[in-house]
Amino acid sequence: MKLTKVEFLLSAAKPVHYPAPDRPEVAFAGRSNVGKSSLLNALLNRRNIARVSRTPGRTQLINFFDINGTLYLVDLPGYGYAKVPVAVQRQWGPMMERYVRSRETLAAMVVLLDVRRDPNADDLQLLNALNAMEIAAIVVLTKCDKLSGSQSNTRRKEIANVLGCRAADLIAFSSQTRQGRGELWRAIADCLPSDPAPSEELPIVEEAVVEEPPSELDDHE
Ligand SMILES: Nc1nc2c(ncn2[C@@H]2O[C@H](COP(=O)(O)OP(=O)(O)O)[C@@H](O)[C@H]2O)c(=O)[nH]1
Ligand SMILES: [Mg+2]
Repeated sequence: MKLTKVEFLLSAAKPVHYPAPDRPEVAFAGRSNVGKSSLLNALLNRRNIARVSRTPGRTQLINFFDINGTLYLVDLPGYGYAKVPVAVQRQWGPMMERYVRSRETLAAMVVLLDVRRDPNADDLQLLNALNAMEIAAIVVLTKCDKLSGSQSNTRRKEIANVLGCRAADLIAFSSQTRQGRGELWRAIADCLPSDPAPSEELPIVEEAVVEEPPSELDDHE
């Protein structure tokens, strides 16, 4: 995807503050400190459009970014940061559910996992919830530069085993080397609704599909 415009739009605490759902959007979620802000900066070619935080898990706001005027990328609050008060941590699930349920335009959620760690209960709960709500999950393994290529491949298989998916379904990513950036953009683009074909063309497509099989009589002509 060619980036012609990348702008921070707004931070929202509740659905009434969200922008009108007038275009597809893709959200980003992961444990605090997993590298979400860094990934967004790498993805958007910006040094610090998504603030790389030294105090992870503080903000419980949802940040919307306007991409090319045609797509929203949505930065969800990180979860599972021990220093965040339990009462605030408990708000994450309901906040997520409110967000997902109010966004019919949500095309996919990018779920970030640290390549060096096994997915924990929070990660699995999120992936299960997306599955139950029939929202496409794009799983990205972050900080791959911290491992060698072969270590990273091994971890990829191990994490795929835990998730019950194929290793090839997991995108190996690094904000430092920008490994996986193109692959992630392609995965995002694949989840976006494509423009419907012009209606005039539909009858032609149908004709091609309902073509009759040759009858046996024809064979003996
Ligand atoms: N080596 C390496 N460090 C990373 C990478 N991504 C993030 N980090 C570091 O991990 C820490 C947390 O990153 P941040 O993007 O703030 O995570 P967030 O809390 O998920 O937004 C920071 O110290 C980053 O510099 C990466 O791809 N490679
Ligand atoms: Mg962050």
